[in-house]
Amino acid sequence: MNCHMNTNVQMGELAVDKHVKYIISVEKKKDSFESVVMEHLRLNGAYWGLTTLDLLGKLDAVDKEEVSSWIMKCQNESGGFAGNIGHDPHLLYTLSAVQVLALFDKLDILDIDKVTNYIVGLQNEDGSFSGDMWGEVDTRFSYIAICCLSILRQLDRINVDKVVNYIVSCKNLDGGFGCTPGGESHAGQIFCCVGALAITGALHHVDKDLLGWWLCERQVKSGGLNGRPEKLPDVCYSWWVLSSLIMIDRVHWINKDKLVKFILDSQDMENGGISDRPDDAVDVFHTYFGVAGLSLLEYPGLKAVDPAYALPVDVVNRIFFGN
Ligand code: GRG
Ligand code: ZN
Repeated sequence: MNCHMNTNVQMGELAVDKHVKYIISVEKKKDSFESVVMEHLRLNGAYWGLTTLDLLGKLDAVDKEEVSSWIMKCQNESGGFAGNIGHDPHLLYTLSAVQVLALFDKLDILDIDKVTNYIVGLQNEDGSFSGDMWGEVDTRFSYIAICCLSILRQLDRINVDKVVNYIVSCKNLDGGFGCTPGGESHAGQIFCCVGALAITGALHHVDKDLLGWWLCERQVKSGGLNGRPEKLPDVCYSWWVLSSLIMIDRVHWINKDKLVKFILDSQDMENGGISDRPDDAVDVFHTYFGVAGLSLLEYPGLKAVDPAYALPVDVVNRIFFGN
């Protein structure tokens, strides 16, 4: 019997076609439960879904013109983008808008000054960033500002040293980073801080051995990674933890094969999509985290993803080196 004749993908392999179908169906089913719950952050969901499609080599399955014109309708007069048409602008959605237009090679439809002014206007005196006009401060927003301005080639419009100093002030004795000074280390915030330091060429502020140790301790028996000590493993930390380990050159400190298995075990083999852990319900976020995690683990057949910009490497190369 030739097993290769069987088109049903076996558990233990990435179900590429099923995941592509799942993502496209989430984009289309605008009145499904998941879409209603996610209405306010649709632009975010679009970034996770479309980046996944690109990593799977299937970005051509979407209408780029239609999506781009919807994205531009999410822009507010302030220059920032909202999660959907008519909603309030926020840095979270502004990054998603810039990233999706970068995926589509359509950054030229942006009014770069307008978007830049919105971002620059959210920097505070101490170098930190607020997420929007209401002022919540978090190292997530430091990362977003740095990532966006770098993609738009506008980093010279802010005081980068001050951004770096603020991030360093959020570093803890365990080598990790929190959301504000004194905040507990969490893998998500560590990704943001390490990513921002990587983009600005300031990784010398990281104690790589100390942080690498904390990050590789996130791997639990099942092979999955958690985000903090004593917590459950979750496929999303295959992104937050692994990208950080790669940026500080310590990815060989975890067991790659066991993590690949944990991610593959979290797939819905029938309807596509990946969940936070085996047997849970799938969503588009964890589908991205699973596929991007596998890409970081060099799983065959996937495009390489850049650990700092969270975009395919070929897209990042096109931005900075023009194809
Ligand atoms: C472009 C990749 C990319 C990111 C944009 C929004 C953002 C910048 C980064 C978010 C970083 C972050 C804080 C991620 C963590 C998200 C998460 C799973 C939070 C859950 O925390 P808990 O405490 O869950 O509810 P645990 O796993 O600790 O039980
Ligand atoms: Zn998760």
